[in-house]
Amino acid sequence: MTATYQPALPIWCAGCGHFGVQAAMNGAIRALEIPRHETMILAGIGCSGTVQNNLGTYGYHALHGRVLPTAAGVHLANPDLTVIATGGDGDGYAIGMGHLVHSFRRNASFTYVVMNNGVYGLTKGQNSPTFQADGAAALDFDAISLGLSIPATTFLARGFARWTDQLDRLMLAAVEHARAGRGFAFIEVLSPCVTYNDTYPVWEASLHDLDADGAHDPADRAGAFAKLASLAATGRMAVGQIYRADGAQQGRSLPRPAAADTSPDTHAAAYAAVMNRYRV
Ligand SMILES: Cc1ncc(C[n+]2csc(CCOP(=O)(O)OP(=O)(O)O)c2C)c(N)n1
Ligand code: SF4
Repeated sequence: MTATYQPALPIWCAGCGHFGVQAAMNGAIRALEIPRHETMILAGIGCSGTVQNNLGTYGYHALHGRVLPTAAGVHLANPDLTVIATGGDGDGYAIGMGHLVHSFRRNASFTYVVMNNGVYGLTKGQNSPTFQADGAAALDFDAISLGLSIPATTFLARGFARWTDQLDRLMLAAVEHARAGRGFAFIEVLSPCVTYNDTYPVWEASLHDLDADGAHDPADRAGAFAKLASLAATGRMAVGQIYRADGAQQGRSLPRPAAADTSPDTHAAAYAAVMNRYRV
């Protein structure tokens, strides 16, 4: 990173939920005093994906839907980096869905932040897998319930872009979890698109804050699953620390690869040969 690098200004519409997500990510990096040059933010394609330009860290704009395998590769190549993958619900829950399932299953120690706005913002408002045609709040597809159904998961949380105090706490906890090698930290942020699908009012009215619910135990996977199902049945959505396994179930600590295995010098010739096969 050069001394002259300047983070970009966000390009989002005024009121976009992604501003809240960016603030929480920035706050977590700052609070944990993680040097920017030891942080890598990777993003899928979407309005959400431009966040990797804005925080003064290393950044990578992955192919649409492919941010998770790319982030896993970065984490494997250099486990000392703080790796934060981000993207929209279009990126993560449509074209990228297979990678989400296997990232839950593999439980490698990096953070994944999905900015869910129920729409494809960047391409001007097509329906995403979490679009609700009837204007109802509860999501037809719930990524947290999916995560709960996969026994390897260790960190599942949901925040709301407008509830900034809670979002800041959840983001900090997620990044800490992954940095401590405890596994894949998944945080979905309800991050409304004010231009194409303004869900601020309907979502806010439907939220149930599990952090303020004395009956909720985030270590109880089955209890969390039942709670989400019962809330969904009444058109409501949970936010907060939904599930967290800090003890027995740890993230996979894969051996650090030899430097030669990840060096571009070692692979340049083989890579060029592959690319040359596609020459016309
Ligand atoms: C392989 C591929 N297919 C489709 C697209 C077009 N495309 C770009 S962004 C996007 C979806 C963006 O929506 P989302 O991921 O929810 O992010 P948002 O813009 O809402 O933040 C699509 C379909 C693409 N860039 N690449
Ligand atoms: S189009 Fe929607 S998602 Fe994209 S910047 Fe504007 S409000 Fe945000």
